[in-house]
Amino acid sequence: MTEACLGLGTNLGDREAQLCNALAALNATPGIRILAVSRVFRTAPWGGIAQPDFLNLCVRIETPLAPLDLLAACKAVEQHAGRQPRERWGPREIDIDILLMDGAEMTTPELTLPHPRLTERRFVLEPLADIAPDWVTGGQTVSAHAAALRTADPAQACVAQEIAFDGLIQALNPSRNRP
Ligand code: PH2
Ligand code: MG
Ligand code: MG
Repeated sequence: MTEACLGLGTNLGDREAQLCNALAALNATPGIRILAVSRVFRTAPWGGIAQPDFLNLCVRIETPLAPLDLLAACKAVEQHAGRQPRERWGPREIDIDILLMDGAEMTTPELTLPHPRLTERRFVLEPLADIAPDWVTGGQTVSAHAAALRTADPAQACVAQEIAFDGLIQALNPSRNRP
């Protein structure tokens, strides 16, 4: 079994519903068990394309799947949650990215681990620090990366939202919840 962290983002359509559907579909996927879900953050679009704000969250899962099989499972959940083909870094109904898989490092055309832009993005680091603060990547803990970027790039707006997925999270996995 491996623990992995995934990042979810959405900025088109009913964002809360899409996050909810994606969480439920992830947890219903054979081989994926959700261990923890972060808070939801409202985040300014990163990457230079003018587009609506995102909602972002991260989940920590347990899985026996190999990285490329987990990637295929994430893509299937994106389809299920309503993702349409669109431009890179542009608006999307739902995006699910593998951020970290224990200490796995790999570079293939389909997947790079750790996620190559992880430490530049507050919309990833802030929710990730909720669920995996002590995981180490690039020689530093996630919480240290998050604190450093908060100082270095405060203009990347990233605000925790009062969106309660607690009911859903309880239903997914009553024994383990976010901190
Ligand atoms: N995803 C992107 C590009 N830019 N910006 C925010 N705030 N959140 C995202 O999830 C996001 C983004 C491409 O995956
Ligand atoms: Mg992405
Ligand atoms: Mg993606």
